[in-house]
Amino acid sequence: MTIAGSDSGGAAGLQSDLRTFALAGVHGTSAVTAVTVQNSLGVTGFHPIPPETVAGQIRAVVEDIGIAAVKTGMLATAGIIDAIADTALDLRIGGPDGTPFLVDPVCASQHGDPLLTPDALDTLLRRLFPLAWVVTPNLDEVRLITGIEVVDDATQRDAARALHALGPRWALVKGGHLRTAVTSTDVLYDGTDFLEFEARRIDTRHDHGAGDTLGAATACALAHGLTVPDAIAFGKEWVTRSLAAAYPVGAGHGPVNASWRLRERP
Ligand code: PXL
Repeated sequence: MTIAGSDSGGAAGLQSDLRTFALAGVHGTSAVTAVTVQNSLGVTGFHPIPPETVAGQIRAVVEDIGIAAVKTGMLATAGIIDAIADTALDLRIGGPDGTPFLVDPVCASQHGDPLLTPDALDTLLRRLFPLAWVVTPNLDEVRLITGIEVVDDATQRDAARALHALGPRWALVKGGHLRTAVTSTDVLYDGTDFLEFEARRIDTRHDHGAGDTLGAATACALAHGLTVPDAIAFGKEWVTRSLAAAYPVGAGHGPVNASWRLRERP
């Protein structure tokens, strides 16, 4: 299941998650949190869904279909986050013995348009991070959450430590936005060991939905019972190939493209 916002431009958010789920052979379900007004040039507004309707979608799916893993993306408001946390606790989503739970702390679009109200980040950290199996911020989100400016390997590890201290079992610091690096290296920390996931850097302006796609593919692997490190390795390969296959749509940033999977098997 993805708990996420709709992107009318079809690049990011739940449209992107459901594409990856289908291409990875997983039946995708969704709890919509917000409807964004968006194209390849940016997000001009969003309409949040009432918290009880978000919780109702999760409950309806669990009661009938069941869920093997959950991923969150854009959560929009503190009220929605509280409703998701209450529902997760009730339905045993996340936590050591619960359903695998990936929390992508989406704060803004790549153009800097807000996707979370300013007061909601604190609620997200306080209520969802302690339930998360893994959190997957990019470097902008890392700065907002920890105050750490990642510029090299040492600061990337400092950030992973600071994120892990907020309660998730694993913290992944995605290095894709570190433009000075020759590779794209993500650092995963479980409180003891650091693991690095390195991929070639794909130079494309068509990278909309990259973070969502990494998280969605990782969630598919978690749904199949892989460990968090193995699931991240799968997600990293998936998003790298999807960046290499990205295409232009509209005048701005085109979407990453997971349809390479129709021809190849990771
Ligand atoms: O990529 C993060 C993201 C998530 N969800 C929605 C988005 C975006 C970025 O634009 O629009 C709905």
